[in-house]
Parts: sequence; C-alpha cells; structure tokens
Amino acid sequence: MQFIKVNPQHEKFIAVIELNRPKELNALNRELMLEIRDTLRELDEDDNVRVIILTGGQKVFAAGADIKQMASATAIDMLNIDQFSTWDGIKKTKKPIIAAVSGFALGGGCELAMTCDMIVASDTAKFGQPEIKIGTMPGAGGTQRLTRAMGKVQAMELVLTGKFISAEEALAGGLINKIVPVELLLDETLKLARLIAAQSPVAVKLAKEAVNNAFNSTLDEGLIFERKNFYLTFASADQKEGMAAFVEKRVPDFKGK
Ligand code: DAK
Repeated sequence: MQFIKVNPQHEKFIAVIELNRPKELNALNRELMLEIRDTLRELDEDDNVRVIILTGGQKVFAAGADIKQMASATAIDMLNIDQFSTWDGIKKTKKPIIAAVSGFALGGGCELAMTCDMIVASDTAKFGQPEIKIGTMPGAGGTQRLTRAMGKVQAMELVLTGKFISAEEALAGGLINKIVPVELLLDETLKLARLIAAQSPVAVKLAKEAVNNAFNSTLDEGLIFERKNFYLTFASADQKEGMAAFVEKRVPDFKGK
C-alpha cells in the first residue's frame, strides 16, 4: 500500500487504517481511495476483524479530494474515472467503521468521515465542505449526509459558504460522537471500538444494516426491516450464548456464528 498504512490486528478484533499522504494533508487521490476500498473489502471478510478504525493520524484527517489531480479534468473524465464510485464500496462494508478525526476533515475528507458509522474527533478537528470556494460542490455525499446529520440550515450554511466548523460545533450539530484530547485520539477511539468488538458480530452487522436502512425507508418499512433482522439474530449461536450468559450471570463469549 502506497498511500495508506493498514494494521489488521492493531489489537484483538480491531483493525486500523491510517491515511498516509502527510505532505498533501492526506488529500484523497484516486489511488488512495482504491487502496481504502480494497482494504475494507479484505477486512470485511477477515473473521479476526470485528471493528475498523479509519484515521489520518493526529495532524490531519484529509483535506479533501486531490485538487491537483482533478483540476484539469473534464466532466466526461470525471464520469469515466468515477473515482467516488469506490465510495460505494465503503458504504457496503458490513462491519462498523469508526472515523478518528483530527485536524482538517474537508470536502471529500468530511464526506469520508461521514461515510463511516461513527466519528470520534480530537479537539483540533475542523469539518467543512469548501468545494464552493473552488467553483464546485460536494459530490460524494456532502449535501446528503451533512443534511441528515445536522439538518437543512446548518448543512446549507456549510455547503454554500465553505466555512469550517470546530469539533464543538460538530458535536452540538450531531455530526460526531464525541471530542477527545488530540493526543488520546486513537486510545479513546479504541475504547469505543472495544465496546463494539465485545458484542456479537452477527448482531452488530444486522443492527448496523437496520440503522442505515432508516435513511432509505419510511418508518413502517424500516420497522419491518428491523423486526426481520431481530428475528434473524435468533438463528445465531451468539444470541443463545448472550442470553444464557445473562441468566448464568457471566460474560458472554461471542463467536460470530
Ligand atoms: N488537494 C491537493 N493538495 C492539497 C489539498 C487538496 N485537497 N489540500 C492541501 N493540499 C496540499 C497543498 O497544495 C500543499 O502542497 P504544497 O504546496 O506544499 O505542494 C500542502 O497540501 C499543504 O497545504 P497548505 O500549504 O495549503 O496548508 P495550510 O495549512 O496553509 O492550509 C488547508 C490547509 C486545508 C486549509 C488548505 O490546504 C486548503 O484549503 N486545502 C483545500 C481544501 C479543499 O478545498 N478541500 C476540498 C477539495 S474538493 C467527486 C466527488 C467529490 C469530490 C471530488 C470528486 N466525484 C463524484 C468524482 C470532492 C472534492 C473535494 O474534496
């Protein structure tokens, strides 16, 4: 991997992907996005991985798509390259992905964080969709996911002005899960990851799918979908183990079966 670092066993059941283009502030070129897509596909199939953390390290998450790479592209180039269709691969990942964000998460960087399932941010994090300042607009989910997370007026302000918001503003707006000191970013994200990794991987997958389905369905459709996934958990050994462990007053040992 040229533009990311991957540790599939950072610790038991937890993989860490780190963006690694520091000189370009982790700008998301096509090759980097393909590396993320391929890595997520592998980790999703790896039984030793239950939770994935995606981070840019302590300095910067990602300053957006690589402007230099796309500056002279035509619309047809963009259509043909369709670099951001690789993001559909991220969305298809069944295991939970937590973004650990520090410094700038701008444009495609903010969209990448929002494509993840949760966001832990350091106190230095800055979020924004500044595409408007370079004569374009968000193209990888910014107008949709930001609006769903923060509501119309907040999303409209960020998308139309290109202004950045602080971690505090992102927390108040419902964009992120929590703020942690920058030097503890990975440690605190790992704490959240461990809580999830201790649960039944089967139930986690089904629950993630049901939460995401809330964005694509009416309430009634979503409730039916949820109920079916709930019933499905009863086909797993993990459900039997979880409920037996409760009755026997012990910690469950989930196997993902
Ligand atoms: N792309 C390429 N290089 C970047 C970059 C970017 N997005 N952001 C920063 N860099 C590079 C700078 O050019 C500089 O390189 P050198 O000059 O040293 O060679 C180096 O990183 C350090 O940057 P600065 O010197 O500017 O550092 P500062 O601390 O002064 O400023 C900054 C940091 C993040 C405020 C500033 O760099 C900045 O404004 N960066 C651009 C932020 C931005 O506009 N982001 C949105 C990009 S557009 C698509 C869907 C979506 C998208 C594209 C396609 N499809 C569906 C196909 C998404 C588009 C975007 O994200």
